[in-house]
Amino acid sequence: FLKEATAELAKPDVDVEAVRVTFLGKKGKITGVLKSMKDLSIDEKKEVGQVGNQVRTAIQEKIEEKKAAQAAKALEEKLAAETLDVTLPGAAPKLGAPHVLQQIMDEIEAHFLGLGYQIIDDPTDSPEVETDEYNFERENLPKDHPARDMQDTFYITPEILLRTQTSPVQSRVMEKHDFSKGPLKMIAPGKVYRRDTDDATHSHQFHQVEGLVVGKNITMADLKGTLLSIMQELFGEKHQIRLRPSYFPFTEPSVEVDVSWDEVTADTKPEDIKWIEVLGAGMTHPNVLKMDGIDPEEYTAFAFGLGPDRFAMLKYGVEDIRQFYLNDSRFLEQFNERG
Ligand code: FA5
Repeated sequence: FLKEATAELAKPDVDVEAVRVTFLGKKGKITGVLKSMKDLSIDEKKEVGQVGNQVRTAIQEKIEEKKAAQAAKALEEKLAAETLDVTLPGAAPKLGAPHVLQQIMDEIEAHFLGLGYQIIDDPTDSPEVETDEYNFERENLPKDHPARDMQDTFYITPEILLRTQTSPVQSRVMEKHDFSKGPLKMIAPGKVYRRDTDDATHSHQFHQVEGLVVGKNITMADLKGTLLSIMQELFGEKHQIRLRPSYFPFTEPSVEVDVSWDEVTADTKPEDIKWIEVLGAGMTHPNVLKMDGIDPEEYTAFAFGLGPDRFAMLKYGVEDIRQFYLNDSRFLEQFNERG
């Protein structure tokens, strides 16, 4: 039996438990021999009992050995399967990235920070839910002013609305500014809302970056130089701008600003330049300064309102503004510098 069991246990994939049952189980071969002893003489019992027990112990040992060997082998196989090759290139996790409109706003902010402007984006100075007073009246747009129709408004109550422009931030900052500490130079980036019907170039919610400089002897030339610098930052060094007369109630004179679509060199003929309208601007109306407690005889100011959504359309050739708001990752990933 010992030989038989040893031979069984030597098989590589042997079921150790089955071997145990065959030889040592209740109905097993050794158990059978030991059970049958009752019919033997005392001497025979002694001998068979001794041998039987020795064989049983020997088989038990073999079984334990085999079990241990099998367990060790299984562990080894498991470890081999789980080996980690630290030299393999990793799978890069998918990272989020700033939205293309945020990227443009960040570029604009970085540029104006470099020119010494403060950035006003705290909701107390730049709230999206505004009062009629700041959004319109303080911008020289009294209640019955026809120019209110230029911006169709989402009213919450007759006095409270979703701001239609970032211009109200001007008044919120001007009325607090301490001019004994120097001129005011600020930009205010943020969201604005209008009851425009959404189409390829209009969204009911879009972005603006307001700019305002108030100081002594601020002139239209300062405005033009400032706007040229931001346009060249966004579109390239060789692009030119052009100011066209326009109308805003809060600036006088008011201008609309065009940027050249192509680079302009010394050889470019003026009639060949293709101009694209990008923003509104002007010299701040004396009424606006007065309402904010500033003497227009002592201080002058310029202001501008940029539309980053339209900039992004021009810069990247996006034909439909609604693309920016659909959150289709295939569209947005094109602007992700990390690819
Ligand atoms: C204004 O909102 C003035 N507050 C700008 C200003 C500020 C003028 C300071 C003078 C001094 P306007 O309504 O033109 O102006 O809007 C400014 C820019 O916002 C536009 O040039 C355009 O780029 C963008 N814009 C206007 N309406 C929409 C719209 N529905 N969807 C996307 N962009 C728009």
